[in-house]
Amino acid sequence: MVHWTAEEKQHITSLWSKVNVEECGAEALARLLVVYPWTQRFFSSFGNLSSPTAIVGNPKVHAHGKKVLTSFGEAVKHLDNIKGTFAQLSELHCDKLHVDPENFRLLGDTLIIVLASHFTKEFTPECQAAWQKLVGAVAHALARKYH
Ligand code: HNI
Repeated sequence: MVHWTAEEKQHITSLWSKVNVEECGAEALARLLVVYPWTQRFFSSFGNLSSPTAIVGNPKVHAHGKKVLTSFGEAVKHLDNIKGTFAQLSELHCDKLHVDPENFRLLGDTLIIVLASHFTKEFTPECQAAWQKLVGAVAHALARKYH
């Protein structure tokens, strides 16, 4: 189990309370698809992903980004049981969606960049370190049921 200090929990929950899940979720997923274009292969049903403009303006990317970041919020609510929280989603991403777990790390990176760009003042090195640990823990939990 990941251990959190009181300060780390504080950094995570206080930043999260200010996050606009719809906006940041859409941005993080769009960035993933733009910066790491091979991730587009999982979203062939999403329609036009042919350029950064198309990706950013794609309503399915927007909706799915919101869905993913909303789900990520369950980790913030259950910091002491991230593995349990994502057990089913890990099975889904492995068995049904066949998403390479390396992509969870890439999405974590784009999320950090989006948060840093939205919260320049709050995103201190300590806050960033706590978030880096969180995205790592979520990626690890989502990869756990892979076989
Ligand atoms: Ni992910 C569906 C959560 C990362 C590809 N994903 C979901 C759903 C949730 C979710 C919730 C909806 C499940 C359902 O319908 O029951 N995904 C998460 C979380 C992360 C994540 C919390 C990481 C923080 N997913 C990724 C990554 C990829 C990915 C990095 C690929 C690059 N996910 C998918 C695909 C689907 C999906 C593909 C199905 C989409 C659809 O609707 O067709």
